[in-house]
Amino acid sequence: MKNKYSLVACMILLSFLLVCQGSSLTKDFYRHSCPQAADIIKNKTLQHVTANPVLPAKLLRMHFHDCFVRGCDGSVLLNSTANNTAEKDAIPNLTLFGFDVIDEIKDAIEAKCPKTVSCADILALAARDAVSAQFDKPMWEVLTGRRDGTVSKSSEALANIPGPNFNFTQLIQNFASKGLTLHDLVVLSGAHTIGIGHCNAFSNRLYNFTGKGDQDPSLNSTYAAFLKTKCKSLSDNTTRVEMDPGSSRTFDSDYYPNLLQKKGLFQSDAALLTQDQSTGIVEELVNQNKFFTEFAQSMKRMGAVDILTGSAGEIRIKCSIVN
Ligand code: HEM
Ligand SMILES: *[C@@H]1O[C@H](CO)[C@@H](O)[C@H](O)[C@H]1NC(C)=O
Ligand SMILES: *[C@@H]1O[C@H](CO)[C@@H](O)[C@H](O)[C@H]1NC(C)=O
Ligand SMILES: *[C@@H]1O[C@H](CO)[C@@H](O)[C@H](O)[C@H]1NC(C)=O
Ligand SMILES: *[C@@H]1O[C@H](CO)[C@@H](O)[C@H](O)[C@H]1NC(C)=O
Ligand SMILES: *[C@@H]1O[C@H](CO)[C@@H](O)[C@H](O)[C@H]1NC(C)=O
Ligand SMILES: *[C@@H]1O[C@H](CO)[C@@H](O)[C@H](O)[C@H]1NC(C)=O
Ligand SMILES: *[C@@H]1O[C@H](CO)[C@@H](O)[C@H](O)[C@H]1NC(C)=O
Ligand SMILES: CC(=O)N[C@H]1CO[C@H](CO)[C@@H](O)[C@@H]1O
Repeated sequence: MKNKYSLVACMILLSFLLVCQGSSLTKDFYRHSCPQAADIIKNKTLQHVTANPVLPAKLLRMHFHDCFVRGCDGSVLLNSTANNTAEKDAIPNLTLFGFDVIDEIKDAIEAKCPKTVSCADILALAARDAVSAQFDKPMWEVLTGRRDGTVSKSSEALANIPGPNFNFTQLIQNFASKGLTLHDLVVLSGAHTIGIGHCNAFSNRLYNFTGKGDQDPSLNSTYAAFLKTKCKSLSDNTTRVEMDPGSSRTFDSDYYPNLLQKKGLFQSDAALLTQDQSTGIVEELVNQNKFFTEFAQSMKRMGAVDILTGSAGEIRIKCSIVN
């Protein structure tokens, strides 16, 4: 009898602990306060994706950059001001794109539910809906209830966004600093199944890997020859190359078999094969069902990095400026 009661007490205590420790994001946070929010975001996102099929890659990367700098707090969406250079104007952010789409969704939502839905949640949902446009179902669950930050600094983007030349150790450290694991790193790198890279993010691998005018030996030489026909010199910073050749607009698990053929575009991609444990994960994720399942879980974790909730931060009225 005594045991039974302490078991129940334990279970109650345990569930409190879980609630306290877990992120305070919830399923459908705006269910009562703005029931139309999810539909407005989905409709507008799908309209834009139809007009511009490269948008899913843009929004997915933007959400990643948001989460890695001050947490998923919409800080990536803020404009620079007279006395502050914002994240979006930092060098790694130079090629971000799609801010106007988020601003337009926000305007539509403000018209229905003023000061209710955060820009950080809009970005998280729009990125999911954009990537999911090619499927009949949402590819991952997005919990909501994030609040918007009021600070955005280009220096913090430079310090927190991993670079294309990062080695394995640097990648692991960067992800660990966001509470993400080796497994998350390998899974989320699979996002490079969609989108493009600019030549200058990898051309050192083609033309001057160790400073001796050489090529990166870990890059497939057939693929390197192809890339050289696209990126003609080290200084080319305008040409774009598909990261997943032939299916860069299709969200699939192709990233992994490509990687195993030594066709990862960046050193940071190739770095995943420099260690046994991560190579093992790469091999598992060739299986598309496995990749989709794991990606959904890792995106949920990425979407909860250092979030502001409760009364922290604010609900921005316009995503590009603080209230
Ligand atoms: C692991 C460390 C990562 C590094 C070093 C990295 C680096 C890069 C670089 C250099 C580009 C090319 C940008 C350009 O030249 O325009 C890129 C593109 C992209 N990245 Fe990553 N990335 C990483 C992780 C991620 C994660 C976690 C996601 C999302 C979950 C992501 C999503 C994307 C997408 C979708 C693109 C294509 C963007 C476009 O088409 O404009 N990346 N990444
Ligand atoms: C979203 O689109 C669907 C179908 O196109 C439409 O029925 C619905 O009213 C739209 N919802 C909102 C909130 O715009
Ligand atoms: C933020 O910057 C963009 C691009 O320069 C501009 O179109 C937008 O109007 C700005 N936002 C505000 C609220 O001024
Ligand atoms: C930055 O400029 C704004 C006005 O554009 C001003 O209100 C604010 O006090 C300034 N902040 C600093 C730290 O100078
Ligand atoms: C990774 O890069 C860092 C910084 O450049 C360097 O100190 C470290 O030795 C490198 N690690 C490996 C395993 O190459
Ligand atoms: C290759 O790298 C070396 C060492 O950093 C540098 O001296 C050389 O100028 C580079 N070559 C080119 C073509 O940029
Ligand atoms: C590209 O390189 C040119 C010449 O070096 C430079 O003027 C320009 O600012 C660079 N553009 C970007 C987007 O980095
Ligand atoms: C390099 O790519 C070619 C085809 O593009 C492929 O047949 C070959 O196996 C790849 N090499 C390695 C080392 O994986
Ligand atoms: C186009 C643009 O915004 N470029 C900026 C990129 O970031 C650097 C460094 O912060 C700025 O000097 C550029 O103006």
